[in-house]
Amino acid sequence: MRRILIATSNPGKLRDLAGAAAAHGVEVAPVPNFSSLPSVLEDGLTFEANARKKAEAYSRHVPGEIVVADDSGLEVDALHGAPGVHSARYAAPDLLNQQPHEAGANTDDDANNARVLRELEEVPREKRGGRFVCVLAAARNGKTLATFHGKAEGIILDAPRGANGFGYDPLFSFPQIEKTFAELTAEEKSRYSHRGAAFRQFLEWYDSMEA
Ligand code: ITT
Repeated sequence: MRRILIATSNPGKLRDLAGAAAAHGVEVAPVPNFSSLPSVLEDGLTFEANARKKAEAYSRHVPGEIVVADDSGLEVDALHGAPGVHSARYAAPDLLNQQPHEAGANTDDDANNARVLRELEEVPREKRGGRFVCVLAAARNGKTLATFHGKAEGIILDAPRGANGFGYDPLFSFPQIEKTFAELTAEEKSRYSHRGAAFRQFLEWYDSMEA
């Protein structure tokens, strides 16, 4: 089976991608020795900039191989698009104090969710729209070959629901099926999610490269 290398420290992302890949007859695997490679400072202003930065940096460690990196997050309309590119570290003290952004370590999912809930406390349901965004970048030998964008529109609940998934999944209700992303199977999440949408575009491109 064909194998695609993924550069991520997030096992939830790897699981999402594995679900979509299996349906397409390909396998995803982490970049070898990923955890011992130097980490990449995610200081880009956009998801695309950070996805490119990660894919380019990690592809240098596996010459000749295509490496895929994912940068993603939640954009909440009532918070003017926050947490956005800061999704992984939204509960960090520098962000809480509204200081200039510093790309530091990720913060705990529960703490990030608690901050979003706190900030939306006074916001009624009809104004709680938002979306998950995912940009995948495919790179080889330090150069980005292509990028793929996916989105999923939904509603931010006022309390978490569901035990699957990761990150903001328990707060994100998907109107078509009236379930949160944390209430979906891996197969369902890949069907409806931002990551599934971006990865299907990647797979089409990958097939065309191989043909
Ligand atoms: P890598 O950079 O190593 O891939 P990361 O978790 O740091 O892992 P990002 O910088 O792209 O990844 O941050 C994305 C954050 O956005 C992630 O930690 C979650 O908090 C949130 N997020 C992204 N996709 C999500 C999804 O499908 N479900 C729930 N939360 C998601």
